[in-house]
Amino acid sequence: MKVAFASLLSFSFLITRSLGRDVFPDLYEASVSELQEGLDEGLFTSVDLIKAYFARIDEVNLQGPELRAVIETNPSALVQAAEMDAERELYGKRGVLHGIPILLKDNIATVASEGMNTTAGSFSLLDSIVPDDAGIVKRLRKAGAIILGKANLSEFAHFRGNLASGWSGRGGQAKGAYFPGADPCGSSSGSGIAASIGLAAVTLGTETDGSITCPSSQNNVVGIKPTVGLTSRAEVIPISSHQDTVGPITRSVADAAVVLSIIAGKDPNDNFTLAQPSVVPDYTQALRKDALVGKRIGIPRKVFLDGLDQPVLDTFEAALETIKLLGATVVDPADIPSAEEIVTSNNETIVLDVDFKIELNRYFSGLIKNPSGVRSLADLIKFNNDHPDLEEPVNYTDQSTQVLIESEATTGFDNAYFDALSIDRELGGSMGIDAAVKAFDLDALALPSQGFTSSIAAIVGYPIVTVPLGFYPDNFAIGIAGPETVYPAPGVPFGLSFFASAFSEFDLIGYAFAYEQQSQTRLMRKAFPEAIPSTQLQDIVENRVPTHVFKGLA
Ligand SMILES: *[C@@H]1O[C@H](CO)[C@@H](O)[C@H](O)[C@H]1NC(C)=O
Ligand SMILES: *[C@@H]1O[C@H](CO)[C@@H](O)[C@H](O)[C@H]1NC(C)=O
Ligand SMILES: *[C@@H]1O[C@H](CO)[C@@H](O)[C@H](O)[C@H]1NC(C)=O
Ligand SMILES: *[C@@H]1O[C@H](CO)[C@@H](O)[C@H](O)[C@H]1NC(C)=O
Ligand SMILES: CC(=O)N[C@H]1CO[C@H](CO)[C@@H](O)[C@@H]1O
Repeated sequence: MKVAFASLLSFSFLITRSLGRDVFPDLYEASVSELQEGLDEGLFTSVDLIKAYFARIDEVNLQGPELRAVIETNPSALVQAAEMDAERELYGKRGVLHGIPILLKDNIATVASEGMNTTAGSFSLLDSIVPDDAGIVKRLRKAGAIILGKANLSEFAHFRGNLASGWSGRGGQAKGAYFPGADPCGSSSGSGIAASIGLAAVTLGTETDGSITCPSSQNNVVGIKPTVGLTSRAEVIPISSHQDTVGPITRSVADAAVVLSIIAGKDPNDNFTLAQPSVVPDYTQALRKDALVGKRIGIPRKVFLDGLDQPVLDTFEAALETIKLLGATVVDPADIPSAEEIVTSNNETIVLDVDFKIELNRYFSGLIKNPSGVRSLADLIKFNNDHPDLEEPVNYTDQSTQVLIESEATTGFDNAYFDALSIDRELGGSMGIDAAVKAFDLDALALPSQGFTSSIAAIVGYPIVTVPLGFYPDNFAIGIAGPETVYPAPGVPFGLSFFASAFSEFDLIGYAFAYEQQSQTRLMRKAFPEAIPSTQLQDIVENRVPTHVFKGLA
């Protein structure tokens, strides 16, 4: 039925009008495969898709609930979409991402000639000219994806001190869509928000420690934080090459698997990627509802569940029953030997402070042009102090920009640095995740996506896949998160993390998919009404100029 209608569409614009709204995928939830199907059938074009997402961004970004999820939209996107549409018609599609709009976190570089900035949210990088697209952007373009825009973030991926999550000088305070003024977590805040209400088909974030996992969790979406070195960080504004990684934030595990399959792979411009397994798996092959059958999933209770809110703990216990129902053995507890040390250890900060200064200085000096004049971390600190109007949020009282100053004070790769780096490897790996995997013969571990969950994987560069787990109940007391944000709050989502050793993404995707398909959590609760954009593909298709009305009738 659907196919029959679609083949008629190329004949007459008028027939489109008579199609019901239900023929078009609802952009609040539309998957990559649904969008691809509609593009294949000629139900709508990539140009229509870009227009629809632009309209949806307009509805909620600076208007309505002012979610501030998007910093910039791509002025070249419509032209690029038209090219992708024409290419599809002439030669067929390049692959699953052909013509699909993707939103990038604003620390992922795109060539300036396209008309977008790359700033990590900071005015210090406004109008800077990057030498090249990021390595993963090259892969996306080659696959036919269209860069829709840049997402707001916690400025410099939250490496700027006591600033609220989701705040950047350029983008202002990003807010979650599940409660007015909700803390979106960070630092990939805008990517999480945009994915959660369909402001883009899919989005990308980056994680150093928690920056994909937490905003995915807190915005009711799926996040994959890949093993460090699976996805290129070339031309991504850095914190630390030992911990930074780029990954998808999407509404479903299936979409995340599609995106990861495209962006993973070696890049001569990021030598960490050269150490990955020689073949990038097709992660969509991992999407099996029976993926948990016969698997052993460990629960490292000690320390990691301390201090979490009761609704999160209760929902987590229920999730363990679901995991058992799906055929897995839940090994509980499966404690991690380094658990207590992780909480008190400051080794991670030592590594990040040293790496940030060296790598950010390298990024700044590699720019072809930077009109602000900022060329180093020292310049950046001065710039922030000289421009409190731009770079300090409402009612900001701490002028110290503490993290930047702490990092600037470091003096390079000394013994303390190398000690901290090797201790991190140990705490996260041989005394951490690897130790538990070995001692309990596990396939993976599972925890709520909060607290120290991201840290243990972060310090050793291991992957995490997070899926929607539940929502704070309606009667839950509202807490204060930042000057403009609240957390927790009624209806605010939280996630479930599966994690294991390096390059275990294929397995983790399978476990997350099996859980997601069984629990069906995401649509149990929607964003608050004003945060749900109303524009749908039908609105665009019905209003487009009917240039091909008589096509096919001759
Ligand atoms: C950066 O954004 C400004 C608007 O804020 C715009 O005028 C400028 O063209 C953009 N620069 C680049 C390189 O895209
Ligand atoms: C990458 O290159 C840098 C500088 O050339 C070197 O110090 C580092 O050890 C290399 N890392 C890997 C993982 O090959
Ligand atoms: C680094 O970790 C080790 C092992 O847990 C610990 O003894 C040491 O105090 C930590 N160093 C810092 C600076 O936290
Ligand atoms: C900033 O502080 C003033 C004075 O205390 C207060 O009235 C205002 O609501 C605050 N604004 C925000 C966004 O917190
Ligand atoms: C796409 C969009 O709405 N971008 C806006 C993000 O916020 C900044 C600061 O308010 C605006 O200047 C942009 O236009």
